[in-house]
Amino acid sequence: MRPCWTLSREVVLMYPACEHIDMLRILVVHGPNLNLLGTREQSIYGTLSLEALDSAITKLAKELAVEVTQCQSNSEGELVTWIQKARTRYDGIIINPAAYTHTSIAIRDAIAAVGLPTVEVHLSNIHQREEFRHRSYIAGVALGQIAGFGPTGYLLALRGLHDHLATGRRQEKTPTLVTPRRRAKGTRPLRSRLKDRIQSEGSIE
Ligand code: CA2
Repeated sequence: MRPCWTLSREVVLMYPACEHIDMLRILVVHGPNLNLLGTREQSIYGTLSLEALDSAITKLAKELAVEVTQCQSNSEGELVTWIQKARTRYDGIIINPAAYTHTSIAIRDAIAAVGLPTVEVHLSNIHQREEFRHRSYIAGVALGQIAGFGPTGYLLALRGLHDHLATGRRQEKTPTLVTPRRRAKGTRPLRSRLKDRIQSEGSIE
């Protein structure tokens, strides 16, 4: 994260700010076969299409002033790549890994590697279904899991993740007061050294 520096008399206020500090960005990832939503198995997954589900997510995101991007893939590798890329572009992830929930160590490792708060969502209550759906490789690296609420589960996830991130952001936004250390003999004051760096580099990263 790029810090902005404010120089003032003997104190340096450091804001770990960046361009999107006011707009949280969340990636919504839909796993395999979810593109078929609303067309088959309606007794389990409901009648809403994926497009309609994404619209409902976008509508709530606007109310919460969150930027959302949705994506769907039937390929495990593509899902892993999107999760990896999310590290520098998003603040959090909502994912329904679908059948990969129960098989994919690769998706679990990707989520663990990026370290972004991630909410696992399932339309159905996987714990009430066949034994093989009870195990989730994702749950252990997720912030939380929501299952059994149908499309509403995504909206609950968005509210929960927004709340989690917004609380963190409020803490982050509080400037950290850095008081100058006693200067070693012969060295120039920090303020003067920073000024030099700003002049030569344009900004301080
Ligand atoms: O309940 C969920 O959301 C699931 O993640 C859905 C997966 C299933 O493998 C998980 O165990 C639980 C299946 C997604 C397939 O979605 C379809 C939707 C409509 C028609 C056919 C499949």
